[in-house]
Amino acid sequence: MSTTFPPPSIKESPFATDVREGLSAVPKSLSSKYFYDDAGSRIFQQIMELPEYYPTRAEMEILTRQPADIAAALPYRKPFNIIELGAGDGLKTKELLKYLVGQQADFTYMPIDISGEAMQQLEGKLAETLPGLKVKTLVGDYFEVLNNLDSDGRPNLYLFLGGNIGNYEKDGAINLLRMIRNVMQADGRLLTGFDLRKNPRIIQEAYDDAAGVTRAFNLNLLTRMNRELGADFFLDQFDFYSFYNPRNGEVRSMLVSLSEQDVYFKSLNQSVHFQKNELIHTELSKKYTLTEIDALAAESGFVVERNFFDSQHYFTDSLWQCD
Ligand code: AVI
Repeated sequence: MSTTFPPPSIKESPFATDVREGLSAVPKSLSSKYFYDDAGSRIFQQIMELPEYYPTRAEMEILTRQPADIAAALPYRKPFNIIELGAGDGLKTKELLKYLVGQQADFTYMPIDISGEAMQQLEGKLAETLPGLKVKTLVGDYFEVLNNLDSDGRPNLYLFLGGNIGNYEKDGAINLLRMIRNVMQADGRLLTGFDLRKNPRIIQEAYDDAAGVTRAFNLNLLTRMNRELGADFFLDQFDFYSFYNPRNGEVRSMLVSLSEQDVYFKSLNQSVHFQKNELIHTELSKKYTLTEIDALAAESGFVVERNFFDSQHYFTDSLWQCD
């Protein structure tokens, strides 16, 4: 009996398709969304604890110190929903939720994530730490979940925290924000985390830490392709490079091929050729000015109602309403 290798499902998976396209493009690129397999998610947890990586602490400070101001800025005197895109471990959001539960606010927390396992874990953790909280987890892709959501006629506060918006190219960011705008009623609100421009050295160091954790985060993409697509990347044949351009606020991260080499992907039955010093672009991490945030809001059908800052003005959670 003959079996086909690879099974068609691997070859046609979104990861395989994106890798095939990204590595045959000029310049080569891979989406940063593929950083987050189990190992990558663990490395990202380590990044968030690095002394150089300030965004998590800055946003945590906002949500820990200003939940009362954030709650007071919401127009809700009747039951509402909090819908969170990309809830992750929910650690930062918990501060806001804790405050609202303590105030006996009548709301349901609806975190959305593509990973059913992550949602189950979050639900379990919240049941333990905030037993009074009403939680309804939603598993799937943002677009599908938001378009099929039944909000029970209640107003919705959408959360998109962590500065994740900065990982989208401008068109992608506008598309995502417009998608939220399209499902939002007049009394809806959106709270988005933006990492702000600051001394360029602070940003540069946050994305090229001394312990090499961000480097491992990027190289893990190669390990993931080896494991999931049967590739034969040698990790010592690639370097990591990232730089911040203070003129446009963009941190760009990349992998650099240290030699001319061919990498074979068994599952794709295909080789990819690398020139010496050829790059694979892996991530954009955009830093914003307040003017850029206003413009992004306007381009996606919103107006900025209020910005909540940490004490160093490194980060803002920006509250938007429909224009
Ligand atoms: C998830 N995202 C907001 C992080 C960032 O800062 O762009 C991912 C990251 N990349 C390198 N360090 C952290």
